[in-house]
Amino acid sequence: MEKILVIGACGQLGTELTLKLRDLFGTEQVIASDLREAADLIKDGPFESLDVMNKEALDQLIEKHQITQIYHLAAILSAKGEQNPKFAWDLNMTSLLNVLEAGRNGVSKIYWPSSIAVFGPSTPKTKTPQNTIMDPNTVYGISKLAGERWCDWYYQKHGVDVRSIRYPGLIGYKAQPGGGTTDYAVDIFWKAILEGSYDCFLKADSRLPMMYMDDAVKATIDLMETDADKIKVRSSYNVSAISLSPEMLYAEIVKRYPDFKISYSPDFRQTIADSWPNSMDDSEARKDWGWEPAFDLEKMSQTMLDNLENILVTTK
Ligand code: NAD
Ligand code: AKB
Repeated sequence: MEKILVIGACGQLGTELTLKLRDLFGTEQVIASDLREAADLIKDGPFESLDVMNKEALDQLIEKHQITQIYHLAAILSAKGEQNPKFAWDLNMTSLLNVLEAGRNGVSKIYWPSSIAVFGPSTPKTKTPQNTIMDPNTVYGISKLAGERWCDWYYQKHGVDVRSIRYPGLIGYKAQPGGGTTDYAVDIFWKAILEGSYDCFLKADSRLPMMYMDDAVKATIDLMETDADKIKVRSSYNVSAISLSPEMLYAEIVKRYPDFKISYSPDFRQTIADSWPNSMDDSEARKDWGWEPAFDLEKMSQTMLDNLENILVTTK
C-alpha cells in the first residue's frame, strides 16, 4: 500500500495534485504538508506542518507515516526568486537534496518538478528540443537546471527512482499562483470577472508555453505510475500543451466578456519571459510514457471562466 507525502501541498499545484492523489489512492494514504496552514480544499485529510529545509523533521515525518513516495513541490518561483536570489537558491537546492537523500535512504519513488525556466536566451525558442542549449539567466532557472542534474546524478549513482517534468506556466482556478512570470495567465481571468479590466505585466505578443492544471496533474501522476524501465529521461521531461500570449488569451475571454479591457505595463518579468521558449517539443514524453494533453487554448479558457464564474458570481 502506497503512503504518499506531498511537500508544498498548499501551493497552486500542490492543492490540486493532493486532491487528485487522494481520489486515486484514498484520503488517508496522502499526507499533505507545508510551511503554511492547511489550505481549505485539502483540510479534510491528513496534514503535517513541515519546513522541508529541516532534514531531521522531514526524516521523522517519513518514519512516522512510513512514506513510500514523495511529491516535492516546495520552491521559490521565477519572479520572487529574482527579488531574493540567495534565499531562492538555498530553498530550491537544499530542499531537493534533503528529499533525494530520503530516496537514497529508502523512500521508493520521488517526484520533483522542473520548469521551462531551465532554458535561456540562447535556447531555440520554437519547439524547444528535449536536449539543447540551456543558459538560464534567472536564479530560479539556474536552480531548476542544477536540480535536474542532481536528480540524474542520484538516479545514476544511487538508483534513486526520481522522476520529473519541465512544466510550462500552469493555469488553474482552485488555487492562486505563487510568484512566477506566467501568473498573469491566471490573474487575467479573475480580473475579467471581478473588475472588467486587467493591466498585464507582460507585452501583448509575449508568447509562452502554458498548460491547464488538469493536464499538468494528469501528466504528473501518469509519469509516476509508469514502469521504471520505460523512463529514459532522469533529468526532466519536456511536455507541451498550449502556446499563448496575453493578446491571444484576451481574445478568448472577450468572446464571453465583450466589455473586458486590457492594458499593458511590462515590468521586470518581461525580461524573464523574453528568455524562455514559446513552445516545446515533447516527443520524448509522448514516446516514453504516452503523454498527450486534453486542453487547448479555447477549452482551457472556457473551463476557467465556467468554474470561476461558479465560485465568484454564483456563490456571491
Ligand atoms: P507555489 O509557490 O504556489 O507553492 C509552493 C508551496 O511550497 C507553498 O504553499 C509554500 O508555502 C510551500 N513552501 C515554501 N517553502 C517551504 C518549506 N521550506 N517547507 C515546506 N513548504 C514550503 O508553487 P507552485 O506553483 O505550486 O509550484 C510547485 C512546483 O512546481 C515548484 O517546484 C515550481 O517550481 C514548479 N512549477 C510550477 C509552475 C507553475 O506555473 N505553477 C511551472 C513550472 C514549475
Ligand atoms: C514561473 O513563471 O516562474 C513558473 C514557471 C514557468 O516555472 N510558472
